Amino acid sequence: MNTTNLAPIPELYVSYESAQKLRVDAGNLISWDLTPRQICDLELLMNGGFNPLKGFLSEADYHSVVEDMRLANGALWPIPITLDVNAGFAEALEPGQDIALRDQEGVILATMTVTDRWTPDKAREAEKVFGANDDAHPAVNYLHNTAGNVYLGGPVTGIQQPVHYDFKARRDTPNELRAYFRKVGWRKIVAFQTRNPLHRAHQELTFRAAREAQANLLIHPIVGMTKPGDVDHFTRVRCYEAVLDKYPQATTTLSLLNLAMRMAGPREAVWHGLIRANHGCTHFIVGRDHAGPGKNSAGEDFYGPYDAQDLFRTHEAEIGVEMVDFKHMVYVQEKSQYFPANEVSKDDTVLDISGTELRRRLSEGLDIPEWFSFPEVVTELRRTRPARSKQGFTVFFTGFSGSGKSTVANALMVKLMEMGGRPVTLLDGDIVRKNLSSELGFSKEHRDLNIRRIGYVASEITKNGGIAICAPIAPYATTRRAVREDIENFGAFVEVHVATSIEECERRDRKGLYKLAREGKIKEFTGISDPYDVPASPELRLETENVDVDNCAHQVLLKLESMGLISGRN
Ligand code: PPS
Repeated sequence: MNTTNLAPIPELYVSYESAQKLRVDAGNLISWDLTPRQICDLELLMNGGFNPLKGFLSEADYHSVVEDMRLANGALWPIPITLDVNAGFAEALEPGQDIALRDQEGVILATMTVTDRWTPDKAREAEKVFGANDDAHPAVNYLHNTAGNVYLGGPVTGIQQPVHYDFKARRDTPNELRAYFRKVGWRKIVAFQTRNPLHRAHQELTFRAAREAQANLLIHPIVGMTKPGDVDHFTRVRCYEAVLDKYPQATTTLSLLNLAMRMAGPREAVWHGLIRANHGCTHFIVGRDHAGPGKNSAGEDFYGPYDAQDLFRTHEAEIGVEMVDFKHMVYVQEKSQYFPANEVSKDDTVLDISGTELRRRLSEGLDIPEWFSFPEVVTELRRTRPARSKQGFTVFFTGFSGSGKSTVANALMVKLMEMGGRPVTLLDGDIVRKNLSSELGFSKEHRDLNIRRIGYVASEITKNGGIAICAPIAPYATTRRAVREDIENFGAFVEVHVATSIEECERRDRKGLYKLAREGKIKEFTGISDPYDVPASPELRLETENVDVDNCAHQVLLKLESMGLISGRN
């Protein structure tokens, strides 16, 4: 029997003694503070999860991966693992220089010898790797709006693993998992990748997969970074632990993978297979729409539902794990059992609850039937996501100076306070600039910083069950989207475009600022000498001309009610 999946694989860590010395020496190096995504990538580079990579990709490897899904030496590798930095940091480096890589608390995790430095063609990367240069794709959005503009490449020397305080006993490096499989005598292991809570359909699917492959089962969920808006990993892991008891003892194990997903569909499936091969698995489940990012900006799916299976099949031998492909699982009422969608007959009554429908039922506190999920899982989900009328949320007004944002925001605040139930905080543009952002001006960089601060405070308020009302100009769509993504992790984000025209704002000129802007005495004035991206699809657009404030605030209340955020029971 082939047992190469059980032998240790190479890691990038130095010995304990060398690490002590290297840590001291590295204190003198120029250092880069890793982003959350880079920390995930570094962990899997160092522990062998990304074997055969020896560091962040060189320029030659990067181009080859983008164009052909292969490293320059021909080895299959579908996703660019690059160290993106800002131009200022990159320019200060000499070729061949060592840098220290630090986590967000400043702990040195590794050093890297910078052999390559280049400015990537991000549009090309998006087209080739993600299939479209469309910001509706979360990884393309990240590429253009979060990632730095310069990439650094070079080998990494590992000093220590990133620190995790949560679920330590459930986290395993590839070699730890291999050692576990050796110890318990598992030879065939089928891995199940997931970024969602497990429901009965998943359990049935994984059961069947293990049976088909005559293998043991590794539930291998992602706890690094998943799609914005997903259920947080704390909740999910509690759900997985509850479901683990439903599997026959000693057939199944659970291990957490600190991967930063890219949602790259077919390429991502191949990547996931390679990573599972490194973790000692022999089989890998690829279901419908594996690692799918949702709809593109034209409202169509980025990838076909079985594209991932097709690409995986083409490369199966090289990946080194066998694919167990599955169709979508559905519940057949007459048989009280789950079946793959292609195995049900015409006369069967098929029941299914989509992800969207599940979220709706959770958010409205509606019934979730036993055939769909386990009571323990539903209880966990309800604990984290109470009905929408009990969650925190953010109302984010955006519009020109003098459009009426603050006035409507104030009226809304008072109406919400009158209703009671949740604390309300107003983060008005002027108030924030006085209290949080007094040192900032109106350059793009400063405006972005200002909005990110507002977003941060609003997300904390939302997380803790309060209502945040924000009323800055917030002229840039990408920054508003970033704030939305932060907040939607915890509750609803309601974007309200106060659509008063620039002509009307200038005519009103309440603060006399438009006059000064026209005279050139105020530079970079939004709508006059600085841009404003009109929101493409806000939750609500308010026309304020000839409409009184009370009515505007009332329109917002109606919107909140229609979204289930306020109810009579509040
Ligand atoms: S931003 O772009 O969102 O960071 O702006 P914001 O924090 O909302 O601040 C806008 C208020 O600052 C005053 N002001 C200016 N606005 C736009 N452009 C320039 N150059 C500028 N200089 C000062 C203006 O009074 C804005 O207040 P509001 O409440 O929007 O009228």
